[in-house]
Amino acid sequence: MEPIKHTRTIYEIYVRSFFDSNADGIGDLRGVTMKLDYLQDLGIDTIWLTPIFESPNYDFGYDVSNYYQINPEYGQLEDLLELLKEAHDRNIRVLLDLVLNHCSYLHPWFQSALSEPTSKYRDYFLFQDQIPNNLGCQFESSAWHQTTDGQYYLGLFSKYQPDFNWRNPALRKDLFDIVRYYLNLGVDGFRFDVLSLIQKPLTFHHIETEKEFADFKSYSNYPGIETYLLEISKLLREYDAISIGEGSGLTNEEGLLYSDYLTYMLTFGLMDLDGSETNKFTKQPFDLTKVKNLLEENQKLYHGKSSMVLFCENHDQPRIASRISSNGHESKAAKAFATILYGMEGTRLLFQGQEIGMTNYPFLPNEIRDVESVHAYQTAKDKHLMMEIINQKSRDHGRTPMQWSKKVYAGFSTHLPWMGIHPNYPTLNVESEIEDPTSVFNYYKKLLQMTKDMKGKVDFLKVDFPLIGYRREQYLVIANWSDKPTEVKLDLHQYQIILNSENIVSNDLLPWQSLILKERVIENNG
Ligand code: TEU
Ligand code: CA
Repeated sequence: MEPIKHTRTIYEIYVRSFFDSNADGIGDLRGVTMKLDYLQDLGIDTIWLTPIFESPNYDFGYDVSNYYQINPEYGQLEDLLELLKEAHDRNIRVLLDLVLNHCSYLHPWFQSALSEPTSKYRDYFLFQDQIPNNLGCQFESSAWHQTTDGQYYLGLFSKYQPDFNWRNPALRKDLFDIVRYYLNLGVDGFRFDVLSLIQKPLTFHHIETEKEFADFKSYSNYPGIETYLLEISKLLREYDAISIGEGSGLTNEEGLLYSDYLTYMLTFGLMDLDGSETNKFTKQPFDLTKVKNLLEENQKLYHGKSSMVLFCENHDQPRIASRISSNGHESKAAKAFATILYGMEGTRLLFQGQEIGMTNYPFLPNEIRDVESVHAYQTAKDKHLMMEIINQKSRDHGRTPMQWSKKVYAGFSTHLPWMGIHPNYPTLNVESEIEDPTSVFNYYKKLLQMTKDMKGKVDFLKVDFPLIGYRREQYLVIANWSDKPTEVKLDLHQYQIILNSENIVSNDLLPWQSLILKERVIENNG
């Protein structure tokens, strides 16, 4: 689908950790509304709120027990309506995160399916008499979970998140009613959680794998999914709504096919370069030469297509600054990475805190909150090694509270927050960065502005790593992705400087220096 209403820069908000308006240590909807001016100033035009619906919080909202009720920790319907109004007044669009692949085990549909074998809701889920195959689940081991009457149901993520049976038209109608309800309230669209996983096979055969359990992504993009995608897209079109599909397990080529149905599709190649998606709790480097190649491939593949999203962080990922650098160069590295990423062709997506260069948190075992990491730690043989890996890869790194100021609790709340605040907050925070002209925040702000209207194909320069760069029409974007000065063999004097992460320019680029240059217009005096 074509990008609607000219979305250019989307900002993901992990509501629970963004801003706490009522001093209970938990971020909330009013907290988001209170920070809209900040977001407008940053230069974004769309926000995506992580799930705000009633939930027992096993997976912090990605397990919904009532889609028509706002989680009271985040506020009430009036707070959502107020947020919509205030956002729209500032020309900011609001996307809600809908989890339609599964619900919480506490959802009344699942409770009815469990307690009454004849319930019509039994067929809303995937029950089997025996464990049919070796499918694994994300947070535990087998994806098949036993009920008290001896049957098994499918839960790709955990036993507390039973998967829906999308083949059942009554279920689809109920889910589409939810979509319609929020569109009628004035929401501008949705991010659909694990949309690529909604279709399941009719019979669950053994899956070939070398591991004990097959990856849950084995069912990504399963045949027949197109029917449902088409139904979703028809509904969205009625409202001109924006949609972001989460393409778990999709290759970039597959992701491209989804653009027939959705505005944007997220694929995870970049995240998986250090095994974040498929080999999570293993130690692997984030190899920037591979990143360079992947970005180049993606740009070729998606040239002229509108569904490409440029992103490097979300609420499931560690912080990019820590991912690429660890020796005090984090802020510089954050700027250099962003320069290359956001100057390319595609719609930009940022995750809260990325714009101030937030970094990974040095967790102790009792500070981890995310079920995925908790399970990994509990089942690890070598706990010490596992903590090292968690400190590199845990989803919790993206979920520590936003650092607003050097006040107590980083200005996020006046009450002890639900999860630890990064100890670097006294210097790394929004308030200090706004005042510092050399901050990551001020660089991001300029970067988003300068690259906003760049057009045309991205032509990568034939330069050796650690240099990376490209031309785009009259622009030249170049960065040194390393801790060492690196010589660039280009005549930089031909260009006018549009953006520079340092205050000098020479052919020896400083560590992590990044530049956006523009060809000089030759004056014609004749
Ligand atoms: O994540 C889906 C997904 O593909 C995850 O496996 C992701 O790769 C993993 O979290 C990385 O460790 C979505 C949500 O973004 C996530 O927060 C939810 O837990 C999950 O769906 C289940 O709803
Ligand atoms: Ca609160």
